[in-house]
Amino acid sequence: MQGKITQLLSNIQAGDFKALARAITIVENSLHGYEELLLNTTEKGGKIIGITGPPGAGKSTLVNALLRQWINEHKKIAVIAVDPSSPFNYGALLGDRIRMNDFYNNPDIFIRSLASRGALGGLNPKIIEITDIVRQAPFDIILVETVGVGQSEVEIAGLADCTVVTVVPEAGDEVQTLKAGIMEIADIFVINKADRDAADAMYANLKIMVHNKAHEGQELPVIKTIATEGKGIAELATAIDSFFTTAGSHKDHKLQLATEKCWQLLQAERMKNFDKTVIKKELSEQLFQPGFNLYAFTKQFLSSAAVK
Ligand SMILES: Nc1nc2c(ncn2[C@@H]2O[C@H](COP(=O)(O)OP(=O)(O)OP(=O)(O)O)[C@@H](O)[C@H]2O)c(=O)[nH]1
Ligand SMILES: [Mg+2]
Repeated sequence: MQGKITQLLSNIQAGDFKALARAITIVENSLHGYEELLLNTTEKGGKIIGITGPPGAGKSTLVNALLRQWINEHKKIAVIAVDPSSPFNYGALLGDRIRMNDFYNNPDIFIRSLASRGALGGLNPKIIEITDIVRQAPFDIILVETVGVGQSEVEIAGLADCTVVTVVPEAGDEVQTLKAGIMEIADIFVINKADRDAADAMYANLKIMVHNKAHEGQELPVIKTIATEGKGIAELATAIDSFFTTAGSHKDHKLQLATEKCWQLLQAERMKNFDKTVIKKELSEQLFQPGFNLYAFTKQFLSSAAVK
């Protein structure tokens, strides 16, 4: 088994989409070799971009437009579309819904749909695992689209290296109420459907919010887009690029993400009583050691917790 898994991983690392699809299926269904696969993954650089926002905000249209932009730059991209309503195993049928059919046969684009709700509620922990499998492949960018309904916005922030929060002009009041939450998780704000009247007011509003929240003179970018017309997309792509050149390597951010992910994985083990500060403390001693593996860490954490 060990040999097969090693072979599968090296095929994934070489860019073999069939091997990647196979590995995702193994993880998705907890098939034989599932744990071994995860334990043999290696930490890769940050390049996961979460696109979140309310239903119908235009997230998929934005993803589509970004794909067009990046294809021209010869980038290799994976898209994981997380559907909030479907049972996990029907994920494969969601292709039509995400309207990315144009890209299904493109050798540089890998698309997979997943359902989001786990047995315990919250983002299905398998999404973390699958994202880490996808990370093993040589993609320049991994896009994860999730519908932001309450908690899931916060959850995506634990998964993505860069979180793009998409709002629409009509959502003015909603943004006011969600203020605290979305300000915490957003790395970039997008006001999509900027062809609508209220877009300028919304823009002004958000600019004030990000200005008040500016950190060391740095304000979060707010970008107006019309995804259906490809407008503002180049600007968004630039904002994403500069996010990774400036913030991508920050150890704090990485530690925060790994803590969040570990916590989600522990929850999946139906052991909800772990303290994040303890996880973070232990992680801070191990995360930056060569050869660190989050799944091995979690397993070790679980077994040491079990004997206590
Ligand atoms: N007017 C206008 N319509 C847009 C724009 N972007 C997307 N739409 C439309 O908004 C609708 C929803 O777009 P989607 O991309 O499916 O939105 P979504 O956020 O992915 O939706 P869910 O995944 O269902 O939450 C579609 O009819 C799009 O054509 C825009 O910039 N302007
Ligand atoms: Mg969508």
